[in-house]
Amino acid sequence: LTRREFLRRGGALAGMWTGLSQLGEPVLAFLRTRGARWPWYRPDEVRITYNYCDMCMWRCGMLVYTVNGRVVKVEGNPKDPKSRGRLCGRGQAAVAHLYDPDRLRKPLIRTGERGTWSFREASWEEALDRAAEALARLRDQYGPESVAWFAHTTGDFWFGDYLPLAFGSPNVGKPATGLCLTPREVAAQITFGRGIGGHEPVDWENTRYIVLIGNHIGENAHNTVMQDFARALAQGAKLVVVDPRYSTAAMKAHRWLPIKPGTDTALLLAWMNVLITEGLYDREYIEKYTVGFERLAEHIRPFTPEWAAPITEIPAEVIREVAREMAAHRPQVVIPPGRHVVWYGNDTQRMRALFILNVLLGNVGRRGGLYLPRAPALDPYPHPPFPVEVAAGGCGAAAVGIRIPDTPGHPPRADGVGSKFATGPVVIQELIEPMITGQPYPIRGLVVYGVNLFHSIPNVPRTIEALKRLEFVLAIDVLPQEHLAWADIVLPEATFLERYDELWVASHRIPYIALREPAVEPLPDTRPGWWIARELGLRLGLADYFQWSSIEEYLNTRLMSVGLSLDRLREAGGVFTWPGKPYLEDYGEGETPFPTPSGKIEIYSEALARAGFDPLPVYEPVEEPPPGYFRLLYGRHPLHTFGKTQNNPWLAEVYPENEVWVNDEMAAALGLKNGDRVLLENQDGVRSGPVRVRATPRIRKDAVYLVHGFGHRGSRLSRAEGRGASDNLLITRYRLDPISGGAGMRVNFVRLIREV
Ligand code: MGD
Ligand code: MGD
Ligand code: SF4
Repeated sequence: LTRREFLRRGGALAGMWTGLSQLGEPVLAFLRTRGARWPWYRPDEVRITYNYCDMCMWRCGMLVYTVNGRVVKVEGNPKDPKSRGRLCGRGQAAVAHLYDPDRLRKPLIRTGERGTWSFREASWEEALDRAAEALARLRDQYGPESVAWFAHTTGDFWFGDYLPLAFGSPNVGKPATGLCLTPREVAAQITFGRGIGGHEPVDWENTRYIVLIGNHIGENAHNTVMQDFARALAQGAKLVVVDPRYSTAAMKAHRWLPIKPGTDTALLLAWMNVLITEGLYDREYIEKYTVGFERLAEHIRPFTPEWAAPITEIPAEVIREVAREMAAHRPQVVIPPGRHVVWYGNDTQRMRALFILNVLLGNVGRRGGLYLPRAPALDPYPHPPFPVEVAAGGCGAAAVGIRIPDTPGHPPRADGVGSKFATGPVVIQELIEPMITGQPYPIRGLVVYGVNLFHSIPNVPRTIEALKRLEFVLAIDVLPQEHLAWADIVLPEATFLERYDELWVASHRIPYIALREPAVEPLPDTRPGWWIARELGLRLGLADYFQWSSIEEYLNTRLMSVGLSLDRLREAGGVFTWPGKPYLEDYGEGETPFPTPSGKIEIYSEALARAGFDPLPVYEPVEEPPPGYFRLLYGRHPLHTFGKTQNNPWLAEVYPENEVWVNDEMAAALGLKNGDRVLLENQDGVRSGPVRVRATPRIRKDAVYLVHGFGHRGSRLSRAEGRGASDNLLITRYRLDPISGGAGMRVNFVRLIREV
């Protein structure tokens, strides 16, 4: 081939390519119809199916490419508001999740001691019969509330919302409540009369000034948040990061404020003080949309920057300057609410302070601030009323209404028993206690669906004690995580790429629904969650709740209530959107977006005052680390989700184990250097497995930091077992937020012991 000939042919090919790419959209549309064939790619078949990602709780819309009955690739669905055609690294690794050789493949029935992995394989028929028999016995003997249901992952509808309610138990726990966002949702309900919901409603595209409190975007790798955050910075938005650690986000900030852990409420109060005393707040907005400002102005007077400086260890001048910068950018300034907000046990009040600061800047319902999300209204599949009214909410689930005693319309708990905290929704960690103490009444059975009991719930020794006492434990999972060893029956679920599921009904700027459909047949001998729930339901005498003849009929009936069908949803690209009402101007005269008792934003909360709580946020000091100990902080790695991805063959290759971040000067004082292996021992003498030291100036001297989810010990996970240290193992204590029931987990301290 001569050079001339090569260029000529290259030019022709390029011309052909341009022609083909002009065909792009119609060709893609053709391929996206199920069963389309590449004529030149005989005999394989490229199928594209629709899904929403379950590699974390963000639920990015996904296109799944299958060739010859095997998933070969996933990519972001361009029509989906949460992925916009992109997936993060974890989403891409969904293929490796599906084909993880360690996956559970057979129902298992326990043959020996709990905790010893003594099981025999069983048929589905036998396993389901036995599970239903055990659940029915507990229901008949002690009442349906004697069975607790723990559920998570994006498939948790069947075991966290539907079956437990049909069964009649109000004791449903999702880790995404008490161990994640309950204080934020409760604070938002009190202040705005509405929850924040699964998608933090930050109007990134219009914002000009961002203040991140904790909230480590970039390590916390929610796909569209990272896209939006990067675009906002590229458009010139200023960034302040408040974090004891020089996080990935802090690297992009024009100011990093290395706050003393646990003192954020003092900083928020001081910022409010500057805005109010210097008259920099949005007076017009406050008058029109809020109640209680005068009381706040009075309350805030002593909380000057000079008061906050020694508490937070941030200079008073810096506090004042940041407040003035915020005010100069209002209303296009935002302090995003964060997500994992259970920090120190006073978290509802910290979140109230954060919301009120946003309100003073007049940004709620305004461009560049916090927009007002909405969800589409689909009818449920018709069923008789449930014997109990409500299950606990969760990431993305409907927010549980505020239920402070005394509040008009406060519905009693279904079991008639008061709870330890004011707002009533059941939080997962508080359901462990009655399994041991029998108070306020005993819980004797547990169904655990997609919850990593030993990695997500604090105080592992207490969880083990509870598991020893339970009369029956059923676990439904995809991987042999360590808690499965404690189950009586284990049921292997098909992964999200192999199953239909409940529709994803998203509360968002653009309300939308998304479809999950199977890309391939479930690996033998696994089954989808909806099928397992139905089979158990039928065996439990709950046939009235499972009247649908097939999952397609179930989904079509729900879709019909908004004039859609499965086929129409597929034709629309797996996602269907409606117009939202994100800004205040979208609400007409006499219509309020803030359904509080006053119909306005409640800066001063009468409901909190009536229930005996501070009606305006106050700062409470937190316990200091004892001498020789560091405060244990923890967070995310962009390529792992909680404790569930450490075994993923692709992700484990890139980041196989965590490290403990220690301030470099403190490490030197302890004679430690980068890469040394240490054990961490907490205040109660509990020790982690060995973990490498990361000596770095990027963290304060009083704290150490671990990426959450590592340190699997006692699992059957071949790649994850024994790698790194578990933050959760070291969290033997937590402080219960008295308002929301959230478990503040940053109240544990560790010392470093060199491994010998
Ligand atoms: P936080 O735990 O609140 O998490 O993500 P975020 O809501 O961002 O924040 C962790 C940060 O807080 C760390 O940088 C830590 O140094 C800092 N910090 C610790 N103590 C303090 C303090 O006292 N004050 C301040 N100002 N900062 C402090 C959690 C979020 O991540 C959640 S809830 C979920 S469900 C998702 N999970 C997840 C995941 O598993 N993997 C990845 N890659 N991304 C995820 N994104 C989401
Ligand atoms: P994961 O480790 O993701 O965390 O708590 P979890 O949701 O419990 O556990 C998911 C479980 O579901 C695993 O057992 C996994 O194998 C299984 N699974 C995965 N896919 C499927 C499936 O398709 N079907 C079924 N049936 N099972 C499946 C998360 C929770 O943890 C949250 S939201 C937060 S924000 C808190 N974070 C946190 C922390 O940062 N540190 C500590 N120490 N504790 C925490 N607890 C909370
Ligand atoms: Fe999946 Fe990543 Fe989206 Fe989470 S952020 S749903 S892991 S693609």
